Amino acid sequence: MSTSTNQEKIKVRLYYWNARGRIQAVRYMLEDVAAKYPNVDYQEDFEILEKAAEDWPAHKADRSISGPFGTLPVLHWNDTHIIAQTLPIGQFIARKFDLYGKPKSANEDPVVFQALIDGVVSCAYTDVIFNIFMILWNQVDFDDPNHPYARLVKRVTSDFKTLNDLLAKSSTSFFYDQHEPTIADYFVFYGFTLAKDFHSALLPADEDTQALSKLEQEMKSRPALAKYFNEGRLYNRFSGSPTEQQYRAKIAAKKN
Ligand SMILES: N[C@@H](CCC(=O)N[C@@H](CS)C(=O)NCC(=O)O)C(=O)O
Repeated sequence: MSTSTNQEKIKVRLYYWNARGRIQAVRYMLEDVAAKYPNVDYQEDFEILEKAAEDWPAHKADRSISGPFGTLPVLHWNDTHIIAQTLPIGQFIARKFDLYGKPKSANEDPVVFQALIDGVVSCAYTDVIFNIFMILWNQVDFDDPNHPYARLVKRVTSDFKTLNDLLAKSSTSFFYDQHEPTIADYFVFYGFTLAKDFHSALLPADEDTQALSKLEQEMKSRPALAKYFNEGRLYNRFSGSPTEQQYRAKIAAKKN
């Protein structure tokens, strides 16, 4: 059942580190959800990376905080359930708040349509976002084609081209002819902006990013997301990697 149709109060607490990390796409989803549904009381709680050594072991051990797997992100739902793992959290929110869209034709099976949307989500999360973090944690030298993780750079670039080509076939700015973003658009938007903020080598040629750039503009102009960015709530920090700052400074220095 969709939550949009009933007015019961819903308490949602997303709990993650103070970085973009795995969860940024879900943050965007929840900002839009909270703006659309007045019955949703949404807030974020943060585990602070800078205090991880002191705080995290106890929080991890307390499964009423860190959920069944003792990892973040988790979503505390109505103080009754803890939903764990990034993709299931995103998919749960999408199911609850109608972020799976609708097939163009009434004859199309909605379960099949949901699987098409989830295909895009999985490509964006597992193949693009996760690999970008592998590249970051392993400090890939973008000028060294023989770096052990250099093939991941090619993989991410190629997946962006595939996502762009698929999106270009849509009659709207969103995947599969939707007039409002689905979970797929939130994940691809995050992956694309993360790559842009990280390194241009992760992106295909400009002509192969046109549809993704249009998606980015559409998403950034959504009132709740524009407010999020204007309030400076997007973390500059991507990950919990202890070498991220130094690695990104090195990359930035090479660009100049
Ligand atoms: N498969 C999980 C992985 C979650 C995960 O590994 N989270 C990391 C942070 S990004 C974590 O909590 N690390 C601390 C720990 O494992 O103690 C997901 O996709 O959410």
